[in-house]
Amino acid sequence: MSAIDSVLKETRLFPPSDEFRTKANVSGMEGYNALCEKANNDYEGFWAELARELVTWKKPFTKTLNDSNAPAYKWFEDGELNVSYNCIDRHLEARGNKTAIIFEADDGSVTKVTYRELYERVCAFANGLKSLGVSKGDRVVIYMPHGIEAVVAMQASARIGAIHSVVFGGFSAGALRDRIADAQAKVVITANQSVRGGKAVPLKATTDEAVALGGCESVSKIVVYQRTDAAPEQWSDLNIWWHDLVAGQPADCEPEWVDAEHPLFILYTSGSTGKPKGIQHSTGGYLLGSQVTMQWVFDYKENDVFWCTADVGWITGHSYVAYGPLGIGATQIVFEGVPTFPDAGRFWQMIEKHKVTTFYTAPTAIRSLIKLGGDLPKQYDLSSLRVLGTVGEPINPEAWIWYHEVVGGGRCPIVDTWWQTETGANMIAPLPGAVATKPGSCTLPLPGIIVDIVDESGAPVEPGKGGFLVIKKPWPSMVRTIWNDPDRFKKTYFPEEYNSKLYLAGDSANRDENGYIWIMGRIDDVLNVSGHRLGTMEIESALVANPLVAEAAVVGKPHEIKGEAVVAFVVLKGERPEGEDAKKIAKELREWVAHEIGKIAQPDEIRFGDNLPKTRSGKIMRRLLRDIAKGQSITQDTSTLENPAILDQLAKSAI
Ligand code: 6R9
Repeated sequence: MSAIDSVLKETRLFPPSDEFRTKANVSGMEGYNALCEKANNDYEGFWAELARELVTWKKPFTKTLNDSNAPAYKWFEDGELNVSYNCIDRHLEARGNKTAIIFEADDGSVTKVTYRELYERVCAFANGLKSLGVSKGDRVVIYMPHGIEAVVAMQASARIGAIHSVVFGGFSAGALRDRIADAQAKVVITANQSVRGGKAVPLKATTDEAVALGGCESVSKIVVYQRTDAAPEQWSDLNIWWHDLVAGQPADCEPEWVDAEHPLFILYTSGSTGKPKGIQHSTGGYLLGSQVTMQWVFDYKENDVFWCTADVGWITGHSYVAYGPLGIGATQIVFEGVPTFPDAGRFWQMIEKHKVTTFYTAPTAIRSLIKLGGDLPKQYDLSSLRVLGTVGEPINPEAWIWYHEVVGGGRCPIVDTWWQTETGANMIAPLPGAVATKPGSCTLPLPGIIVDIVDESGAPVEPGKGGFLVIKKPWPSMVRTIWNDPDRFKKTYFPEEYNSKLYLAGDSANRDENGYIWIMGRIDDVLNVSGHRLGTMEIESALVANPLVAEAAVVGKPHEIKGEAVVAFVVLKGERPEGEDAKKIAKELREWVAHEIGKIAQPDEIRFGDNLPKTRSGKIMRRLLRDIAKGQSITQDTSTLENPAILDQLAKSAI
């Protein structure tokens, strides 16, 4: 039985308990259906009402949706607001002394910041940025450790109307340079080092290397937060310490009021070509998406302690660390470290210590913690937990059941949230007090999110028949464009094959007889490794850039913990290496990829061949490579293959 069949046969149903349902923000299927009906009857009115209720506007909007230039949709376009005002200032009166952030460092030390203190820190840093000449519309690259300062930097950028582009701290100098150059950033904010799992990561040195690669002439200052005692190797006029920048800055800063459509940030993500896409998000619609999902999906309550484990370098860290929890006035945990340091009980120990109510993490983390200490959660008091969430990839039913029973004590609904960098906020997920969950399914779309599963012609498929996941109506938190590449935006997400009317998510999906949605995986050349999107083309280009390499093809194969593993088929310019030689070159190439893109993109396996399997027209047959990578024997037709003997060689060459 294939994996797809096995999840579709999953019939266990977990309805919310009566106790959870009665207290929930959206209670029972009646509550869910009523919201869906409201959206169906008056789509714009539905979103307009939520936008008035959940967002504070400086100038109220009068127009809800403008689709005159579709697919460049605009929401709430004549309204004015500021995201930082919404996330901080508006809470000061009632929640000034409420803890906004409980920061736990890698070494376990804890720092708490109230909303009032956060306001002061954000204002001082915003004034600092202004003193560097950063103003509305300028781009600011943030390459920082996951921590309070990263959130402050994002909020400060939003406060002055600048556009941030956060680059995950695990990315290489080359990846950082590409992002700085594409956005023409004026300022880069980094730290001397970050610390994860007891090890220091040299962020400042990597930033220096990125700038030295060229193409970063737009950068007029690099702000350096001092996270550790280590002195930076290089220091020039281009650099300024964070503490020097904020010293003496006033602790008030009038927010820059911007139009709802003003870009809040760009976040790069992998696609099917080699070049990452700068996904551009708006101010008003994006903020609404993060707020409404905090209410619906996470059933947010005033005394909750919310913890999303994602790094701010990813969209999940944007929507459910930097913006969603603050927008709604929550207390949240920001954790610098890794789940397995000092041991695999770290998450559970922190949940006990901080009395976490809402815990949101990735299936890959769950799987690795099951493997490293499946009984560990039982040693901790996890009774504070109310809601558990997952994101980033499909969760296998076994891991789901463990999460539900061992972590959640059989008591906490699991919200399996499907969404993407491009969607800005959760799209398909159970409302925990309403929708009964099924292990492995992200269940039903949120109210006001109209999804379908279609075939190649755009026609809906019957339940049980797989197809492409599409979104049929624009929604407020959707991607607005690809930075510098509006044509690619249209072609990728609103293809002409579907009359440019359907948003193509890039995932294949299935719907069961109850209308529940099961995500099956990407339809493009994108891998999902530990919940991170990696373009196979990106890794191939990195490999081919190595002087030893003539040609490379990258595919994924199933991996117990990471979901997918990266397998690279490589043809060298010289002889095909064997034995120790092959091992040595494979190691070199792995390090090369880590240096070109980042450790997350390193191939797990490299196979050297004299050639790659190609059709007579020269196309690499990835289908066959995927089978070889999985260790399956080739039963498919290989008659169109130019060089069938290569298959045998590649099958025997795993390193
Ligand atoms: C938020 C995020 C998006 C891709 C998406 C899909 C996969 C995300 C999922 C899921 C199954 C879920 N994905 N959530 N697959 N179930 N609950 O992860 O954004 O990094 O842009 O990745 O991740 O394939 O298309 P992003």
